[in-house]
Amino acid sequence: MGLALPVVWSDHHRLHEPGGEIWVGVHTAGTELPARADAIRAELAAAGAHFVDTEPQTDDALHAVHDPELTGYLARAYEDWEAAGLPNDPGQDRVVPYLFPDPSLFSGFPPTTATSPSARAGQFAYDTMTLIGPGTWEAARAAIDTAVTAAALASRDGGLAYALTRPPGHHATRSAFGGSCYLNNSAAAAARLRRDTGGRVAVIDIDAHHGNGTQAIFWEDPEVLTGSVHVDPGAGWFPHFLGFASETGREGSNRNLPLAPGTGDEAWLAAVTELVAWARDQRTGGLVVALGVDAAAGDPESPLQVSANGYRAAGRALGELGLPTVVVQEGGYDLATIGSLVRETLEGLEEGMGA
Ligand code: SP5
Ligand code: ZN
Repeated sequence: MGLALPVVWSDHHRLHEPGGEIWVGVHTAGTELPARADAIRAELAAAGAHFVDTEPQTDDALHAVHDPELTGYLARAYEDWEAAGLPNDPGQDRVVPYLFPDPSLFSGFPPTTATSPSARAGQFAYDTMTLIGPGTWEAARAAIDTAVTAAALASRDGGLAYALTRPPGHHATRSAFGGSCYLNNSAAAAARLRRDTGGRVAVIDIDAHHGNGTQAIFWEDPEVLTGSVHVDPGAGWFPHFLGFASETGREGSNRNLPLAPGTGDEAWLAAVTELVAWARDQRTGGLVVALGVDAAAGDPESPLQVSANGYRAAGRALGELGLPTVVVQEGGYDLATIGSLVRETLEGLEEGMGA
C-alpha cells in the first residue's frame, strides 16, 4: 500500500518567503507560504511516498518557455534592489513594482528599458502581489528544475511523477511574472515531455484560477494543448482579464472551461472529464496536470466547492488516459487540508492508471 510514484522535491522552496502581498495598495500577509509545501511533504511521507531530489537543469530547460530577459532580470532583481538601497530608503525589503510601461506609451517605437531597479520591476511584473525577496530566484529556479526532473522521470518510465513545486508557476508568461508565480513550472514540464516523447502533449490545469501563463506560452503551438478549468474570471476572480471560453488558441489548441462561483463536484468533474476526452481525441502522447487544490471548499483563495472525493475522482479520470504524466503542484492555500487533497488526487491518478 501507499503511493508508488516518485515525489520530486527540493528544500530550496523555503528560501522563497514573499513576506506577504500588496493588494489594492494594502500589504497583507499573503497565503503562498513555505508551510504549504512542507504540509504536502509531511502528508505524502506519511502515506509512504518516496522522495527524489531535484536534478539541476541547464538553462535550456528555462529558455524553452521563458525569455532570457525575464530570467536574467529575476536572477538579479533582489541584489539590484538591495544595492540601490531601497530596503533602507524608503524601507521596502521586497522588490515591488510601481510603474507599468503600458505598450500605448510607446507610439509604436521600441520600448525603452528603465535603469533604476524601482522602475525596472514594472517591466516584468504584471501585478503588485508577487514580491521578490532574497531567496526568491533560487527557489523559483529549483521549482522549475523540480518540474523538469519529474518530466524526465515520467517520460523515461512511461508512468507518473509528481513535482512538489513551490513557488507555483502557471500564471507566469514567457516574459512576465505575476499571480504568486515567477517561472512556469508546468510549461517547462510540458516542453520537456514534448522533447522526450516527440508526441503531442496536453496540459490540463485544474487549479481554481485560469492557467493564463501556460495558455500564453503555448498559444501559437498546436503541438501543446492547454486546457484549464477554473472559476469564471468574469465573476470577479483572478486573473480577471483572461480565462474566458472564447480563448481558443491557434488551431483550437487552447480550451477554457470557466465555472460559476460556488460550483461543486458534479459540474467541476464534468469539466475536467471534458478536457480528458479532448486530450484523448487529440491523441496526445504525454500529460501535465497543473494541480492546484485551491478549488476545494474551504480554500481561502477561491469560491469553488470541490471535495476531497472530487479531487480523487479527477485524479482517476486523468489517470485513465494512461499517458506518461507529470503532476506539477500549483495553488492550494488551506494548510489544514492541502496535504490530504494532494494525496487523494495522486491516489486517484494511480488508481486510474491501474498502478
Ligand atoms: C497559483 C495561484 O493559485 N495563484 C493565485 C493567485 C491569486 N491571488 C489573487 C489574490 C487576490 C487578492 N486576495 C485578496 C483576498 C481577499 N479575500
Ligand atoms: Zn490558484
